[in-house]
Amino acid sequence: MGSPETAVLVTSDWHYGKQTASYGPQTFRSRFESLGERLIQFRDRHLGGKHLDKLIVLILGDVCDGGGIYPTQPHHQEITDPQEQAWQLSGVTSAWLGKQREAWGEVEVFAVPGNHGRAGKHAHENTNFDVVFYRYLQGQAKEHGVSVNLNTADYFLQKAQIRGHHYLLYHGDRIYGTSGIPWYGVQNRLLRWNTSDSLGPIDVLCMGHFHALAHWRVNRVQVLATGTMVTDDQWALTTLGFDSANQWWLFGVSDKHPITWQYGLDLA
Ligand SMILES: [Mn+2]
Repeated sequence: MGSPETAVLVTSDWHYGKQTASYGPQTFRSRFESLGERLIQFRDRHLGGKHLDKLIVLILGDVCDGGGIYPTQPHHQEITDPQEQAWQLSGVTSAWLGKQREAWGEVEVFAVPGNHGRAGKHAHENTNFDVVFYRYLQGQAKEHGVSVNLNTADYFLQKAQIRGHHYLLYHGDRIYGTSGIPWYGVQNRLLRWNTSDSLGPIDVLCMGHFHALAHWRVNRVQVLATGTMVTDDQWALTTLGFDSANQWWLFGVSDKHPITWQYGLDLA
């Protein structure tokens, strides 16, 4: 056994409630359950030689598809009531976390909301159905021995410390691309935040929003952009020209390195 490591699963953009030709709430539930089983299989088959002390699950927003986000949204939803999306998800997710805790011994969640859960232009920024889901989940996951960490001072960003390294968790919706390419904007923002007193230092930015899978580094600073559960998703294709990436990052953290290895787990 090598030095101890922590495993981190980077989830985002569940869009629960949304419906496409090949995606809906039932599909989400079966894919999520399958992912949970394959996560444990992956650990046993490929990480068997490592001493993993726990699993950390990051939930980076757009978990609820929301309501009223764009005018024709109800035509693309099976569940149009965002409160119902949040409530159903809390039951599914707390049971899933309970199973993971049985397998890993210790499981912890860090969560930030996305842009799809917003309650409306004039509602308080914290009135976001992702936050409602996280609040429901906090109570239910506690019964399974899993804590859910939220930044209640400013829900939209959160810093997590794992083995002494600094992770900035952020959905990504207020970063704008150049010529439709988001990565320059992400890098520019990250380098500014890294040198700010409020958010620096940062070793790794973990984000979602763009429904794309990416990993790159600028000197010692790294970015992990994680994908979406949605398939046949027109958003990334028509807005950015990308097929949605249906993978979520799983990575390891050691005392020495903020990312020791990373693997894209298939979602569909
Ligand atoms: Mn999204």
